[in-house]
Amino acid sequence: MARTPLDPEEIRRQLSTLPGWELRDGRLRRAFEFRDFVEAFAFMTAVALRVQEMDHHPEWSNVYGTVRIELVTHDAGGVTDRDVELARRIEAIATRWPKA
Ligand code: H2B
Repeated sequence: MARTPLDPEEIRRQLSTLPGWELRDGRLRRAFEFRDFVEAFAFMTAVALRVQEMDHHPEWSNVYGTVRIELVTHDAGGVTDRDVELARRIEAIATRWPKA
């Protein structure tokens, strides 16, 4: 079933329980800083396995210990409940990862 984008008020309500995440240019965004490239890449690998279960994928980039993540549902053209769920799963992984 096609997803519909959440309205900005609902997104802001969800973000109140997702510290560090922001809504910018119609996407959920957050950057994480790890100790080095290997920690960052290992984190990305853990996230990759989790997102594959959901069949929902982030747009992201990595420079040394920094991982920048953007979440949007391409099929819906905006942020949906799947992006919020993905942000929560990413947070759950990040909280148990060693940081810079
Ligand atoms: N990820 C994201 N972020 N948005 C999508 O619309 C999307 C996806 N669609 N992962 C999925 C895969 C779709 O292409 C497959 C066929 O379910």
